[in-house]
Amino acid sequence: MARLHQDFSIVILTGAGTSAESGLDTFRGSSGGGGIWAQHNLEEVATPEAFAKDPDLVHAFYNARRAALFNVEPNAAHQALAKLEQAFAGNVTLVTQNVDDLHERGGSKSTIHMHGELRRARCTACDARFEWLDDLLVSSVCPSCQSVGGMRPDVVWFGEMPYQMGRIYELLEVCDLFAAIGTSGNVYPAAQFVHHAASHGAETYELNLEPTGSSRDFHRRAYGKASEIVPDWVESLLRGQRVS
Ligand code: BV8
Repeated sequence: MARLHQDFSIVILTGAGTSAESGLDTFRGSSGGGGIWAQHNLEEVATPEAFAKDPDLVHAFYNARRAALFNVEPNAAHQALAKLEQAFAGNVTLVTQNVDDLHERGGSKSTIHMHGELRRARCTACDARFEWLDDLLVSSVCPSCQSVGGMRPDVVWFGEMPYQMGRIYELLEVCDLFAAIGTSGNVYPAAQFVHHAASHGAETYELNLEPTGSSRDFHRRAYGKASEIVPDWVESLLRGQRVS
């Protein structure tokens, strides 16, 4: 049923493919292989057990990725999503699995980082959180409780509960359109969002470089580079007076 813009609600989920053209590695590479998990064993760098076992290795993994943020820029996909957020008459919510800051630097104002953020740290002793732009070390001191050895990246590791799940499910249950951009649909619970949205009546749309294992779960699909297909998609939404 066609709806007027102002009554229309969109939830967008982005993944590593949205940042690929900015120069940040994806996790599972494109169909040619490669990717972060080809260079690092997920169990050795992205779980609480890994951090307990070898905090120096985990800090080095995240310090390298945090430092890389200073050498990359948002791409046209980030900028188009920010434009949609500002110019669309209805409600647009951006949920990202990414821990980079490219949506914010591309102009997005209220991004939900369900897997946390590279540029934030958390103290495991007092749970205080901070913006953190430098290397995190075992010797880092908590600015709040002054304890040493308990500072960790404020990212959600495997086996940990992603952030703001209650709010995300509420938004999925009332949205008219759910779009997944640049994600392989391999990581849960994000990979289930398309089913949750569709079961509550939303239309679902996958925008990705290539088909994924979840492509058949979407009503519609568009393939190509995010920096090309996302601006086209945003223009089609903003051009239309009614969104079907
Ligand atoms: C949890 C932060 C429970 C750290 C990340 C079923 C249900 C629930 C859980 C599970 C389940 N089955 C398994 C699990 C456990 C696990 C999981 O999903 N494992 C996987 C490996 C099977 N999930 C969890 O542990 C989650 N927690 O379930 O908690 C719980 C319950 C109660 C109490 C406590 C706990 C937590 C998962 C979060 C892990 N943290 N990131 C970090 O970044 O280091 S996940 C990591 O993967 C990143 O966030 C990343 O964004 C995310 C998903 O990857 P993608 O973004 O999709 O990236 P990928 O490389 O895979 O794909 C890129 C895509 O882009 C490709 O399709 C490619 O074609 C495309 N592309 C490439 N270039 C372009 C492009 N597209 C467009 N343009 C281009 N230029």
